[in-house]
Amino acid sequence: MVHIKCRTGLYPFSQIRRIAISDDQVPWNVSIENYNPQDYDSPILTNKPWADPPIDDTNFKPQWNELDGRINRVSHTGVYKIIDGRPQNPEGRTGLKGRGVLGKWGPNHAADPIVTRWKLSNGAKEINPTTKLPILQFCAIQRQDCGQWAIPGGMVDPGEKVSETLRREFLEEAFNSLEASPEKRQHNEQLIGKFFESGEEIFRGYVDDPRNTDNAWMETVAVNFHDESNATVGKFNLQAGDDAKSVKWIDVDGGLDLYASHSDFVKAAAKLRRAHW
Ligand code: RP5
Ligand code: MG
Ligand code: MG
Repeated sequence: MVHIKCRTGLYPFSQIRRIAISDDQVPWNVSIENYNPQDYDSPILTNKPWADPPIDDTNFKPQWNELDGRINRVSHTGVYKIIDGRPQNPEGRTGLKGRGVLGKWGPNHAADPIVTRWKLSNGAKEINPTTKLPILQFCAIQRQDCGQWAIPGGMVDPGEKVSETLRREFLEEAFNSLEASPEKRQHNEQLIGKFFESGEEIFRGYVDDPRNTDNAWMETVAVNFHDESNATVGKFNLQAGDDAKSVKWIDVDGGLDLYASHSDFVKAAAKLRRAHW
């Protein structure tokens, strides 16, 4: 898959325009004369504890392609190249240099919980009349930053296990755990904790995220957690929180238009569950 969403128009939250890159200009081994896009590090990153220093900071000595202290600079895609002291996007050109709004140079690791249940009508699985397959629903959030619907994923904190990120982000974005009372929080944590013990990995790799640049990009581990009988997560009230402005169960269907490459991940979950797409 050639990345698409990270090479069009204005860079998110800025007036910075990417250089237009056609499909065949994406690979680094295709030469483009005078390819010299703008170099952009968002002012949002200044003095943020979660962000790397500027690339030319003499105290910044990252261990590329390695576990660098508690920061994971290993890419799921393999060994990435360092060109002129900067990591090079393994999927190719994006029409923008620098880090944009991403905290880390190189891979920025996230995790995406795809929480699913069956759509029921009168207590039975609803079947799509065309594909004759049952309709799956997934728990979607509307992102605060761009208004697009997405999987309630988030960044892996330094030293955090991916299994913990999946659970934490789901609780924060779909159960508003950051603002819940301690009792409610404990209750939700128990409920989700059990449910999140068994998931099936759907995808591990590069995400076509609109924030990607030539030197910084998103990667994820997407895992499907399925409530077969609407007995646990499927029956609870969802409440948006943190970087989500709404949350709801969305019918899984080929027409879905989700943030970044999330439609591909949801499609893979539908295939795994033998559901309609
Ligand atoms: C996407 O950005 C990932 O797939 C994940 O859903 C998300 C993580 O970033 P934030 O939600 O923390 O902005 O690339
Ligand atoms: Mg979050
Ligand atoms: Mg998020």
